[in-house]
Amino acid sequence: MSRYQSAKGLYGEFGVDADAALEALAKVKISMHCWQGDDVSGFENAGSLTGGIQTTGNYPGKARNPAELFADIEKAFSLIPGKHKVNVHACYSITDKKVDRNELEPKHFTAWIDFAKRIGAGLDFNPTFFSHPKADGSLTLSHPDKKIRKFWIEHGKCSRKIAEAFGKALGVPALNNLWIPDGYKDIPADRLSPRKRLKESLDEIYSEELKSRYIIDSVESKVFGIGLESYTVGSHEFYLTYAARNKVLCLLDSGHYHPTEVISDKIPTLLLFFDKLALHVTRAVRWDSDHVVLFDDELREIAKEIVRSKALERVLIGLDFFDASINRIAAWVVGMRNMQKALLYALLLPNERFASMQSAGQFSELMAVQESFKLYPLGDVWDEFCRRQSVPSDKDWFKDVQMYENTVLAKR
Ligand code: RNT
Ligand code: ZN
Repeated sequence: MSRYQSAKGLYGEFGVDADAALEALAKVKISMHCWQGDDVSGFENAGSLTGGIQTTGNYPGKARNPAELFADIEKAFSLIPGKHKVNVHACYSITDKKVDRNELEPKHFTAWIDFAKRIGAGLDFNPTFFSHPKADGSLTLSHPDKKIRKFWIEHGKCSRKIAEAFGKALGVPALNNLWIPDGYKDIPADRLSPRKRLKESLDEIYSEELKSRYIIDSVESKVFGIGLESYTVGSHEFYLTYAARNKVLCLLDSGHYHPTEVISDKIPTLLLFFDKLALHVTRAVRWDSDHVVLFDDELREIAKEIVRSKALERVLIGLDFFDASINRIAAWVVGMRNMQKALLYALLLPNERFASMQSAGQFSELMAVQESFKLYPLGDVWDEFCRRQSVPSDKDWFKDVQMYENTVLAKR
């Protein structure tokens, strides 16, 4: 009997169907963030990364242009089971001459659309409100200067058109996620006015109704940024309320809350009130450090909440980390595969049985059985998934990355 057959039998004893889990997992598209490939540099030659976020490390071989980034993304996807999406930022426009952010059009992303079509991926989009002269001081949509706000409102609007074009061209709706760095280093004298200005800017950006079969809008909150420690205009309460009252979704980034606050608990809550929910899965080490996603407790909790809420189609999962200290392709592959593994872990749990134990008050048995599932043969089912999806297993994929590093990255 194969290891998979034996694992299937063990899960089957609890009424869990491993084949059904693999089928469900194969349908899940995860949005892989292009910015891990070049440390959030983009193609505008904009200079250093600003907006209170930071990459650290200097691992050789980072992508320096569209051709290199496309090649690296393709390499990563060859080692990740299933078909997914690529998450693009506005600063990755591909233009002959300089086009400022408020003048971007879908045609400046044609190369991305062609690339996505060629590799069979979907696309998501993000306006870029950082690393730009007009985002100096990290104020954009809440800036006190009306002219600067106008520039960024225009950027917000044209980004929606680009996302809409992605959705139309690829037949999968594009998530257009808005995150701004706006905040203050020290205790503000006025907390209200910047939020009022942000609200008005958002109202303008979202004033045009676009079809949900092409574009889905979301807003991403944050608790603080580097150099912006005391106040963030776009706080969780701000965007949660904004999203609830307008036709946009919340995006929860797992690094954007207080250190012991977790997004897993927020998932079922938001699903009660919203049709859909978007995520940036990342790993915060002591702060919003954007480390590579590992197969850790919180990742499994996130996956469990999505699966138990039967919301694999309602939660738009994206990754968001940028580690420049290790091979960037390995970073993508580890993060993507871990997200999938966590979903598989959750799909292989007898979730309904657990829920009825909870409602019957059988907490001792619940604890015992849940603990026993931690050592169930998930790896054998995961290997079978990789085999069915024709990608290397965990013990084999890294060799491919090493070879790519020696033959391609080392020459950059
Ligand atoms: C920053 C946010 C945001 C960015 C990307 C590059 O803290 O998480 O999502 O990481 O847009
Ligand atoms: Zn994020």
